[in-house]
Amino acid sequence: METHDSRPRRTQVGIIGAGPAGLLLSQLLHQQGITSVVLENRSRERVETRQRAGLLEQNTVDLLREAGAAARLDRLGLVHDGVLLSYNGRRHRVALSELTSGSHVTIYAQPEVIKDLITRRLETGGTIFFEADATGIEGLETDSPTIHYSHEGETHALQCDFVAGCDGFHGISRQAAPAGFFKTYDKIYPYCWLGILARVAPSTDELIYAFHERGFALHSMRSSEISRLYVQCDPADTVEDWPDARIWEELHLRLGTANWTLQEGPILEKTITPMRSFVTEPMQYQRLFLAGDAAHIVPPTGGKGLNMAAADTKTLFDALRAYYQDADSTLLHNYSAACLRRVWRVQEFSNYMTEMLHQLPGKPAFDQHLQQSRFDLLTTCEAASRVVAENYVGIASQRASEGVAATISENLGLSC
Ligand code: RFL
Ligand code: PHB
Repeated sequence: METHDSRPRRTQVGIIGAGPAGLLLSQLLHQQGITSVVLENRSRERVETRQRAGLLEQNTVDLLREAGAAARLDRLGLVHDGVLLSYNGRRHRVALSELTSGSHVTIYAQPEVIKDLITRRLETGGTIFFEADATGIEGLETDSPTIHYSHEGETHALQCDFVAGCDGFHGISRQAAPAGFFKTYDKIYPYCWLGILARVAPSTDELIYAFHERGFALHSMRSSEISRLYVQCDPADTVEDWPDARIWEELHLRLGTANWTLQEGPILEKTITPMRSFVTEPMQYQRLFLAGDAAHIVPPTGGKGLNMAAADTKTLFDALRAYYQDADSTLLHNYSAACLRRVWRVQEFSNYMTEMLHQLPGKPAFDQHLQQSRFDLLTTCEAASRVVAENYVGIASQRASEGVAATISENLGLSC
């Protein structure tokens, strides 16, 4: 039963999900005088503590600055000019800044990004309902769709001009289109990542991505006191299969190289993450726009998921601003095409990194040699290193969406 209370019944953009995509969109819209309401089915505490991404592209950092949510990031983020790739103990540095005319990446944890965005959104008068579960979307074919949601034991309806489906891979938005409207493409990898947070200073200044015959490992970090590390594990594994001693033993073996020691410390958290690639096409149905993990997933090997969510958000924000401020719907119509070329570029890069660096049990010997040869090319050919560097810092994917923007403008006879 619908109730009468003080909750807003209407807003311009109804946003489902308070992840990076939903929160960033809400704040950017607010700064242009466009109203939104964010519905999030988890508690504030839960969304602020979920351990996930750590690597931010410059585009993402710039967008967080534009949203006024980067003061802590600018103070605490760790700027990295290079990244280390290791193959059975042989290390190669990809000099990101040198190869990309000065670009770099920043290490700053996703929970911190979320805290900063929520703080900023609330201090600027934003409306976020936590523990508000969106249950369905109606009227997407009309100019006033409705999001139904439950909150504090009651059901409510929120009318809006547009719905932004920022509700992640398990959200409900994709299901609001007629069956078969969205085409999905996916690939599930036959391995997972076991991720740990450990209270110990990072043993490296730059991230180390390692292929080892025992499996992949990654040494990342959160601060000068906290390390973030991952090991490839079997999809059937549970965290109980991985006592602390086993994790450290594998990390020593997989990341090890001459004259270098991995420092151990107390493990604060362990989680297992499946590895999947997934794309939805198109990313729009009528007045519903999908952004971030709701539309696509990448395996985390390229550090791209949050960055893609931010890039979609920017594209959607520009389109909504043009609609409200200039009465121009061109960018809204082109939203999906503008995102998808970038999305497929990032999919290809994430798949490339994943397949180059993971051990596939039972892989034919021929394919193992190809995998090693791929790594050899990187270490011997500057052009190959540059391609990796441009993709890693995000220039390549930006170029892909700009390519689409140019094509669309040409087709419409618009100047860029
Ligand atoms: P999110 O963050 O999943 O947020 C979606 C939100 O929607 C809510 N929700 C609902 N709310 C209301 N009603 C419903 N019916 C709802 N259904 C769902 C959910 O509770 C949630 O709060 O999606 P968003 O905003 O698209 O952001 C995507 C990123 O979170 C994700 O891509 C990254 O975490 C991926 N990722 C990485 N990305 C990077 O850019 N760099 C990295 O270094 C990186 N490392 C990683 C990662 C993801 C990982 N895991 C755990 C999957 C490392 C790992 C291990
Ligand atoms: C992380 O710090 O959690 C991280 C960094 C790089 C990746 C994935 C995860 O590619």
